Amino acid sequence: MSTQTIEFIRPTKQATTPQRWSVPDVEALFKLPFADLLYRAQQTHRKHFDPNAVQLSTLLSIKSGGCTEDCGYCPQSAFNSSGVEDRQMLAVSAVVEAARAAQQKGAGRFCMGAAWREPTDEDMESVVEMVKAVRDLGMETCATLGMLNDEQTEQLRAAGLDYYNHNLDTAPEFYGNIISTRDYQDRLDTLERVRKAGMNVCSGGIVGMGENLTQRAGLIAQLANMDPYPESVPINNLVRVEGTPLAQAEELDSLDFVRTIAVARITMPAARVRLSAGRQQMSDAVQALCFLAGANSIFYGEQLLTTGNPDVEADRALLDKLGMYPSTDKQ
Ligand code: SAM
Ligand code: DTB
Ligand code: SF4
Repeated sequence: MSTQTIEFIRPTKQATTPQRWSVPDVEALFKLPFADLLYRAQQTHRKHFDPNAVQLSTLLSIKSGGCTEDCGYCPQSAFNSSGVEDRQMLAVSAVVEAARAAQQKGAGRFCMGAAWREPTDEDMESVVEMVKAVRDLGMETCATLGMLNDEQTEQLRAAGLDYYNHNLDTAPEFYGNIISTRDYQDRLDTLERVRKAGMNVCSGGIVGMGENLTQRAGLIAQLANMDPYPESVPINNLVRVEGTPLAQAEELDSLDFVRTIAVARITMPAARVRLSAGRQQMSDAVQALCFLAGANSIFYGEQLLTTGNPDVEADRALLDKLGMYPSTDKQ
């Protein structure tokens, strides 16, 4: 482990962006002594947020399985044999019902996910109705539907969608090891469309897929160098699902996961950093360290898309134990 102290690590300045992070800059953060890294993350966090408030997002899979993409981590890819059934899109009424239930349990944001490479025009008609109806409940809305063209992006914006989730997932140079049916530029193009249309960007990635430290730093640098960086940054710990090519991936050391959260916080100071997939496999102590490292959002509810998440009672008990509470702001 490096003995470098925090004073030596500063982002490289570039003319076009207020703050630009090189991959070595980010890697150096990862290599800080743990206490120095968390101290710096805490300082950054406290400058921008109430450190005891956590934003609660509930996920719903509105269309599961049978996806034509070959993402190596994903139980919903038709290339994988995880046993997830290929289901038709849910009815708008069922989605609104689920959103209402999530709201009653305390969720502020409702995220609708679909196992698509990209939606069809027919799909979009239903999604637009869902977004409007969930918004009418007074919840923030998020959708993750795969790649979008200009028209679809505009339809979502007009429906009032608050956030679009589209993850970069890993560093550009590691991407081809995980997915072959699309490339990194496809992801960047969709994110650019979402940004131009005026919606908030939710983009993050997955760690624990066998990437090395430079590649983990590469993912964070890509996100942090977006101009502006995403408003919402989900950091997923790979859920190793049987039947996917990554089922046997080596488990990431928990402290390396905490470090990833801290580095995301430092490099994207005003973003909501979401402690995302993988929480069911984490102890309360590791989750507490993630909050200390600057995570201030979680997925809330028993199910992610197809895999499990801690139940609501357990999350309430954890937040109580830590003296934390749901955030009331709209960010
Ligand atoms: N199909 C759309 C797409 O890929 O953008 C939206 C749904 S997709 C399931 C959303 C995100 O879930 C992926 O980008 C990935 O980051 C995350 N994800 C999928 N499987 C995962 C797993 N096994 N562990 C952790 N995150 C996962
Ligand atoms: C994100 O970054 N993580 C969520 C959400 N955005 C859509 C999805 C996690 C999926 C985990 C595997 C599953 O449940 O299928
Ligand atoms: Fe399809 Fe999204 Fe899963 Fe990739 S991550 S297989 S695009 S649902």
